[in-house]
Amino acid sequence: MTKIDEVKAKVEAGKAKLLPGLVQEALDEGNSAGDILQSMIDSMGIVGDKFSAGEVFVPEMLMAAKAMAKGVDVLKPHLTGTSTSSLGTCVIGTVQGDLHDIGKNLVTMMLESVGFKMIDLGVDVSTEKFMNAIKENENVNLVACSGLLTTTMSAMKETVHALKTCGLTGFKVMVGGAPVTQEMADEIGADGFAPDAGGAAVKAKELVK
Ligand code: B1M
Repeated sequence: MTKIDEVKAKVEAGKAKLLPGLVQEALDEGNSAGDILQSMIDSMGIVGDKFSAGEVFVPEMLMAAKAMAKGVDVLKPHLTGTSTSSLGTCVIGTVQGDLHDIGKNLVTMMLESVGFKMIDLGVDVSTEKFMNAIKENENVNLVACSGLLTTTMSAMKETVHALKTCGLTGFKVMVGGAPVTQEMADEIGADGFAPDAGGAAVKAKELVK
C-alpha cells in the first residue's frame, strides 16, 4: 500500500489521530500536497457512497470529516502561497440549515492564499448574519456561500436574492458546493460559481477585478 493509499484508507476509517503523521510521511516521500488532498476528497466521496448505501451512518461520516480536517491542517502550508497583493475582503459561510464545512474551509484557504482577507462565519449561516457581516466590516467586495445539501439550496437561493436586493452594494456573490451548478447559480442570480476550491480562487479574482 502506498502512503497516499494509507492516507485515503485512514480518512475513510475516521482515524483522526493518525492523519497528521501519515500526511507528513506522504509529503516526505515526495507526494504533492494536491495529490494527497485529492486522495482525502476521494475518501469522503467513498464515505458518502457508503452512507447512501446504508453501510455507514452519521457518526462515521463525522469521524471521516474530523480525520480529513486533521490531514488538511498539515497540508495547509503546502497548498497556500503567500500573496502580497490585497484583493479585498470576502465574507464566507455555509448557508442556513447546512453543517458541512470541509469544502468551505478549503475555499477559505485558497482565497486567503490569493490575497483576500477572509471573514469566516462558519456553518448554518442565516441571511441576516451574512448581511450583518457586510455592514460590520469595511470593504467587503465578495460574499461566498457554500452548500452541500439539496435541501438547503432554497436557503442559498433566499440568501443570494436578499443580498442582491437589500440595497447594500460594492460586493459580488459567489456560490458553490456539490449540488450547485453554473445553471443554478445563474438562475438564483449569483455573480459567480466555481466547482472546486481552486476554481473558486480563480473565479473570485475575476469577480473583483
Ligand atoms: Co453529510 N451529506 N449529511 N455529513 N456528508 C453528504 C453531503 C451527502 C451527499 C452524503 C450522501 O448521502 N451520499 C448527503 C447529501 C445528500 C443531498 O443533499 N443530496 C448528506 C446528508 C444526507 C447528510 C445528513 C442529512 C445526514 C443525516 O443526518 N441523516 C446530515 C445533514 C446535517 C446538516 O448539514 N444539517 C449530514 C451530516 C454530515 C456530517 C456532519 C456528519 C459530516 C460533515 C462534517 C463537516 O463538514 N465538518 C458529513 C459529511 C462528511 C458528508 C460527506 C461524506 C462528505 C462531505 C465533504 O466534506 N466532502 C458527503 C458525501 C460527499 O460529499 N460525497 C455528505 C469533501 C469536500 C472537500 O467536498 O464539500 O463538496 P465539498 O467541497 C468541494 C466542492 O463542492 C467545492 O469545493 C470543494 C472541493 O474543492 N465547494 C465550493 C464547496 N463549497 C464551495 C463554495 C464555493 C465554490 C466551491 O464558492 C463559494
